[in-house]
Amino acid sequence: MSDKRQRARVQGSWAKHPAKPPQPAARLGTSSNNQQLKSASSSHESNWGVKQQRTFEFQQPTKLIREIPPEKVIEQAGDYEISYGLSGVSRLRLLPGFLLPEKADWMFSKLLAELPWSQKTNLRQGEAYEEPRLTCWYGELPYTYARSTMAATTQWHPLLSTLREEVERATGRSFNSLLCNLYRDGHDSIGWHSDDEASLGDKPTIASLSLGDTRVFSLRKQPPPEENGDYTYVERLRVPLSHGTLLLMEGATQEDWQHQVAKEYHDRGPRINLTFRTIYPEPEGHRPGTKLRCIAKQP
Ligand SMILES: O=C(O)CCC(=O)C(=O)O
Repeated sequence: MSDKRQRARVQGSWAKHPAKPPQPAARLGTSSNNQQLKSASSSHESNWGVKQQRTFEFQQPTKLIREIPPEKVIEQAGDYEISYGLSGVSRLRLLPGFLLPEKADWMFSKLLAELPWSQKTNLRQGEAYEEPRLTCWYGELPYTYARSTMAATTQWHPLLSTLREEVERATGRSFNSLLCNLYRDGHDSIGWHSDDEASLGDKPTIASLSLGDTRVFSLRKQPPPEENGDYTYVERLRVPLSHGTLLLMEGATQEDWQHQVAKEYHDRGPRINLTFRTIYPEPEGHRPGTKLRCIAKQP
């Protein structure tokens, strides 16, 4: 448990007060908020048989008690405005059953067998690591994230072109690229991140189509700057993504939220996730894969 969370859970402590008579407790906040000073005595026999008086005093917590917001679940079809911030509204649209099960079944088998799946090696703090899933990329431009680049592939698999058209028709959006993810079993995953590379533009719309076994897509809100990157008290959402489900992420979702598909430690079959995106040429003078917020922060 983080130090901060532990401190927040501690509501006070029963402190030993050996010699002095009870002192009034320090007052915090408004009087209605304050706990009354309570004292209690107990007798205690020392090793030499002399009775000693012990006094206990309730000490006020030095921090306000904060609740961790309960995780919310999104399962029903619909449009969800998940937050409103300075950067605008963050929106999700969930369409379970976007593909009928039979169609989803044969698409899944074909894509599993026919796409050029491979394991990408990324860099984190100078260390190379293999992604815990397989991927492939379709788009006229290369895509760089986590310091590693996926080469442009202009020749789309015909099934993916068909799916792109169907997704565009249903969402009224257009997409020029596609990142395909294959989770071979429950041990494959993608860690917390936002799709906020500068090459995806400001407020990107991403359409994510899931095939195969259900996995939980989790979102957590970015904490405000004063939390210094601590996610303890942020809002969290859980969206189970089943066979044939389409999820659209729009508006400020990539700016104000992060998402992940965590590992699961019970049996999970393979799952394919297709994320349709629009990619633009990298802004001039910036390293490929630079996050938009890093560019925005530069003078
Ligand atoms: O597998 C998923 O549902 C999420 C994939 C994802 O987060 C990504 O490709 O950026």
